Amino acid sequence: MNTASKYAVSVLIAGMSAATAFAQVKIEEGWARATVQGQKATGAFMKITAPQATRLVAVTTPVAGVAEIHEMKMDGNVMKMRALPALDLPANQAVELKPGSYHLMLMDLKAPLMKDSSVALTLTFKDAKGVETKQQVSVPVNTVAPQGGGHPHGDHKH
Ligand SMILES: [Cu+2]
Repeated sequence: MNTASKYAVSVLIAGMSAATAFAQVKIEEGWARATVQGQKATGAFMKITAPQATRLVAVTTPVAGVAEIHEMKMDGNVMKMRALPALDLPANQAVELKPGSYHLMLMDLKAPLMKDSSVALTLTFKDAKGVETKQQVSVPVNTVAPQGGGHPHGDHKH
């Protein structure tokens, strides 16, 4: 009897960890824009798809003193950038962080971001119940958005 109940417990735990792994937020096509010497800020971009509705509430990276979630929006005919306290991620809907729109702003950079290096980012998500999960991602540094992956305005090389 004792053995049987132990078995039941281990099955339950296995089931739970599988569910947790499945619930991971999908992060695709990530990249950060390369910087030149003396430049203190840059943007990081990616496509985020959450399996359940959640919110991106924070980002940290070892390469920058400050990292924020930003939005770029036209205000009249002036493009303005502002920090968002959180970015809503509806269930199964890709949210695109891209130049001229939502982005992660990396400020107080400790060193220039060299093309072809990579940047480690830790994203903090907070679900509807207030539970926070952290996810790490490493994104390549590039001067322009990487090609491929169905970009609508890629240059049309044949
Ligand atoms: Cu910004």
